[in-house]
Amino acid sequence: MTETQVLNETGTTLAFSTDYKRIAVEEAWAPQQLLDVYRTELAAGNISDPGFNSLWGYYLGNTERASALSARIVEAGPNRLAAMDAAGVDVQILSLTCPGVQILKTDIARTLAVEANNILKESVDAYPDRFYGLTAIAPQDPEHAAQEIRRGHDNLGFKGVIINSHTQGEYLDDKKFWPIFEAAESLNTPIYLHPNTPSPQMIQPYVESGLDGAVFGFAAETGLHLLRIITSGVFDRFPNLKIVVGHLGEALPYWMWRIDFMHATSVKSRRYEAIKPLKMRPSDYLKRNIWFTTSGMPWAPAVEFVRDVVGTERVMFAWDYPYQWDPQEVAALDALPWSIEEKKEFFQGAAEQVFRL
Ligand code: 1DF
Ligand code: MN
Repeated sequence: MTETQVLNETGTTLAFSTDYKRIAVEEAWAPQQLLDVYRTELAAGNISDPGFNSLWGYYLGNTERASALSARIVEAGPNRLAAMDAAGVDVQILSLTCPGVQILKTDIARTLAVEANNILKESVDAYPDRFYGLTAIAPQDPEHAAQEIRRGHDNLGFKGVIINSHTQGEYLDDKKFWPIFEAAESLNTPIYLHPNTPSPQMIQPYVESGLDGAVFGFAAETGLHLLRIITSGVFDRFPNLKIVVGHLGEALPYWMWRIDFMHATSVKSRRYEAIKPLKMRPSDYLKRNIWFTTSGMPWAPAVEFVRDVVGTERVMFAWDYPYQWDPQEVAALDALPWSIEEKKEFFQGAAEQVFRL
């Protein structure tokens, strides 16, 4: 194994293998314009979603973490590259941070999604060997979203689509959103289903206990969203659709045996109008249509479990900069007891394959 030594911000020397590239695939970014709109809308009390008020009320506040975060998230240049260098991250796939434009009124959401994509392209073009981009969309207007997916893929060179879970309490299994799936499938470009705070319909018990954020609420929301996409039959209609999900699958791999069992029970009993027969078991879609990233979960037992149950070829590295980025975490994953080939697949090959880099 060949190594390069890096002295990081904390003065620790870390050693990184140079036998493979480390590509981080869930890396947040936002144009300053979007944060300005968030600030104005929050101050005016225009957005009723409690999750948005909790999340961005905090990150646009005056605490040390909030100021550091909002400074880092709008930057896709030297500072970000320095943080990547110090941690041994070679490449970031940048995506519009949660909840993107999905919280805004449809007309401004469309405009800002297009603007964000144009701005992101400038950063990607400035550092083509360090950054890739995902296309931001306004699912509020599914036809416009489909058109923007095509523009992002064909004209901007982006490698997939970012959707930050629910859009104002609506989920993508609703057929009105399916033009989005149709566009992504026909271009063979993946959708990254990123977390959002729980939808307004389910957030109360989370927010009153302070558990609405990345600690658990994100996973409850996003795991539910992914499961709804599976059980509604999206993948029977779009068998080649690829969805990438963070946080090691938002707990679904751990649940999948019981989900299969209980889904079959529900189909048989005809207990629910919404639960219809599928061509395959829910777990089969997890192993055919879904790719899994380690954002926020650089924890060896969980990583090993997910690799074991869904297959090593669909589990890949993500760093979650600038929310949960720790240089030591990257080094810890680098030190896992896998062969060089396995590490190359995890840090580089799986991402190259699913995002077609
Ligand atoms: C947080 C975490 C925020 C993640 C995020 O976007 C985010 C956080 C607003 O810790 O507040 O993407 N994350 O993916 O874990
Ligand atoms: Mn994230």
